[in-house]
Amino acid sequence: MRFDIITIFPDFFQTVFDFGIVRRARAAGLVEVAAHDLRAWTTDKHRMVDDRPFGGGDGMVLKPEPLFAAVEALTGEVATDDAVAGESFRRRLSETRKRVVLLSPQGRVLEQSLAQELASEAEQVVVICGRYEGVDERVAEALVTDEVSIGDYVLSGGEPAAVVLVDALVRLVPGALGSETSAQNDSFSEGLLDWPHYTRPPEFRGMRVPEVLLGGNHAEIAGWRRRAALRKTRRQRPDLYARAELDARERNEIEERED
Ligand code: 6GU
Repeated sequence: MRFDIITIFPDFFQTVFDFGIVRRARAAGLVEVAAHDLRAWTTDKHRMVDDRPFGGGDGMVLKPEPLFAAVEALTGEVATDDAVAGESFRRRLSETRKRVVLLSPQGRVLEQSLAQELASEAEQVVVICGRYEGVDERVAEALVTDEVSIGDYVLSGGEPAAVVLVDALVRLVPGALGSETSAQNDSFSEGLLDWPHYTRPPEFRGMRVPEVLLGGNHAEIAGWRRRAALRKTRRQRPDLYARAELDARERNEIEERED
């Protein structure tokens, strides 16, 4: 899987992908990540990537020309310049397993299900880092397959979101994690939060590790973990808990306790 990140701050990405799972996946040749300076695709003397908004208002808007040139160069596909903006371009991208993601607060919120879709369907993900002030809308209309936000809060730009997106996708690439099953056990892959974890010592400052985890009864441990995950999800994320598929017995067991 290949990531091409288009940004006005390429230095931001200099070392951020050199750690942990992402570093290992790159070293193993499972993924490639490159950051590209949007300015490289400007043609004017001042290398302008943004301009004032039509209609007035604060802030600058990323211009379409360098973004179109960048995406065309990185995908090897030519975007349409006709009225059916982006239709045949997006079809050709789909046929060649490429996605063009625009990171912006106006996007669809990134969830594990979207990460799974992108990781399983895309061989190349071109990531456009938007600026908070805005990106010319013709980019979203004609160039982008997925407009994505990482949550309902404001970032100054898409760069931190690009790091989040790459990390979330890389760990879903087969072989990127130590054990093949780890990603399936991830928090959210079942729509629930993870269960609590403990390590040595069994007692620390008067706080004891739950007794069941110290014994070797694997069925009992699995049951405890399931219940603990459900209780934690109910308390921290009632929205997820409401969508969880529980049978009546399990629901009773969790909800009869008032914590
Ligand atoms: Cl992708 N970009 C910006 N600028 N702000 C955000 C975001 C993205 N996701 C959440 N907030």
